[in-house]
Amino acid sequence: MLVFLIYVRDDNYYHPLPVELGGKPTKDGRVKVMAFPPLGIQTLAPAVRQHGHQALLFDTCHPGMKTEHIAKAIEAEHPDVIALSFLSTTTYPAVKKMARRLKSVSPLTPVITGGPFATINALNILKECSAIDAVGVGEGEELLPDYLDHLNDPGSVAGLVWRKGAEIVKNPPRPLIQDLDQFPYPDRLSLPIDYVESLPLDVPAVLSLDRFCTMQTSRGCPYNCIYCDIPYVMQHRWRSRSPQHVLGEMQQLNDLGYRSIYLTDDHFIMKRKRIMEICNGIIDRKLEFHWGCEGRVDSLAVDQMRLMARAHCQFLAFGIESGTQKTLDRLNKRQSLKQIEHAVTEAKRQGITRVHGFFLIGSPGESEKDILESFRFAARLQLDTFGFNRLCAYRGTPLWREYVDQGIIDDDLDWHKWFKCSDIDSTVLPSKVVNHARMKGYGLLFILRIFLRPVKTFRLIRTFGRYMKKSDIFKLLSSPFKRRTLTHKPDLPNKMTEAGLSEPERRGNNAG
Ligand code: B12
Repeated sequence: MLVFLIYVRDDNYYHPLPVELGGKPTKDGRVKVMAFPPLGIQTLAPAVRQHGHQALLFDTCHPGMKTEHIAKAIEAEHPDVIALSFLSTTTYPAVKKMARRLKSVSPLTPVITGGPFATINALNILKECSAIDAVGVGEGEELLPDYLDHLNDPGSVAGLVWRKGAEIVKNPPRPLIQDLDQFPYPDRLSLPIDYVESLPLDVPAVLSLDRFCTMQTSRGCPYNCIYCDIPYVMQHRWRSRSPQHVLGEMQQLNDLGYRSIYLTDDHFIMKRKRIMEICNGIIDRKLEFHWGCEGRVDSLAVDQMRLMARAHCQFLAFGIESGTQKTLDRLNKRQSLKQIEHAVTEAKRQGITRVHGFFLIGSPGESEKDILESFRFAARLQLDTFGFNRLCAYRGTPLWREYVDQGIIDDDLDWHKWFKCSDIDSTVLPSKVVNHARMKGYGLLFILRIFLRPVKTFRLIRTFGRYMKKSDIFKLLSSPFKRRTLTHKPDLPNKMTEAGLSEPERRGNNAG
């Protein structure tokens, strides 16, 4: 069987590398793109081939792999299955559009989709988009080959939700994969794309021009923060590949010349012993790449950061989220301000080059004073970089559940949307106030950084500035003080649009 594995992107999350930085496409159509590689389809391709099938990979960030190019390839290659992979709710509209176009080109070729959003919304996707014939719920390494082996008997494929004439059939769920070591390493060679390590911002910030890729050494997180979909997608479990299996892949990447690797693990610093084995392996094998990862501040592995730094871990991001215990508890973070200070201080003291803090603003019950306290807290911490994002509600999260129970969100009508909490929740500050507080906060943070840590701040701007035009550096530093212009405007719940209410009006009288 031949399967087209297509990674559909949200156009906001990638940029072609500027020509002056070597972004000129080569004669054979190879391009450089500032984006995260499509680890999902890179992981699925070898698993499919291991079962004797063929897989062709497409990534819509490539200028020669847009919908019409793929449509032509379908007419030329006649794949047996078209598999659309995507991550989040923001990409679903693009997936629908592509499915409809590709279905019109080859109506008899089954279109299957998968990924975190599809896993959460399988039934709804099939109800809404007739161009999609099936959804693979959860991990695809076993499910997709099984589907290809049983195209004439989809009822036998665990974890599949599929269309049987006018009926939609939900097969029994497929258990989580126990042994993650059983699969070949992801295929990072088929796509004619060099991914460049960058910050997914609207001002393209190149972090390094080293050969870059991502890797996943573990899956899931046992915690239950109210805004996160990972526990739902990974059934509240944390599972990992063995250090030896991970080091085998790292050795392969090192030998292929990769010098920058980002671990997309939801919580890499979960197990002390495992981190020790992986880091000692990197050191013993004299692997040369630098790498980055993410994790929780209450990790027991905080004392392993010197070893991680010795093993070339140069970037560590913590989900800090807020500078007030009240909001941390409201978000069910189950971490304390003290733990945050300790983890960040230790990470710096033990030699991690860049420590990043993810923050959320616009949370239920949070005052303007609380938001400013988060910025002050960030200024006090020894963080190198930080990001302050608005709290959003995604289906599958406890927060989404709360809003459904409060009658603000209609789960059946709003399932494909995502919401900024300040747009729908009267216990959250209005968007205007949150944006204003964010601008004030960034102003305060920048001033405190420039005056309290001038050398560090200068070094950081110089690091970012290495590959950026001066105008882009200015754009990047001034962007927090400007309203962000995303192409996709946040949605509003059906009840609000039906009542013709916008956010401020809703606040007048709670339509909930
Ligand atoms: C890395 C990452 C990013 C990277 C982008 C990565 C990329 N490749 O482009 C960045 C930082 C840019 C990013 C941005 C965002 N992200 Co993000 N991201 C992740 C993260 C942490 C890991 C994804 C990953 O690498 N997985 C590893 C690969 C191997 O897994 P996979 O792609 O899911 O594929 C597997 C299965 O899903 C399945 N599968 C996949 N495709 C297919 C297809 C078929 C046919 C089948 C059968 C199976 C199948 O098989 C694969 C192997 O098991 C996930 C969390 C998570 N654990 O999923 C959040 C996550 C997907 N992101 C999320 C969100 C919300 C966003 C943002 C909207 C946040 C924001 N407001 O800016 C943006 C939108 C980005 C976009 N649309 O492209 C949410 C999605 C929730 C939702 N309901 O939509 C998640 C789940 C995080 C969360 N906390 O809830 N993200």
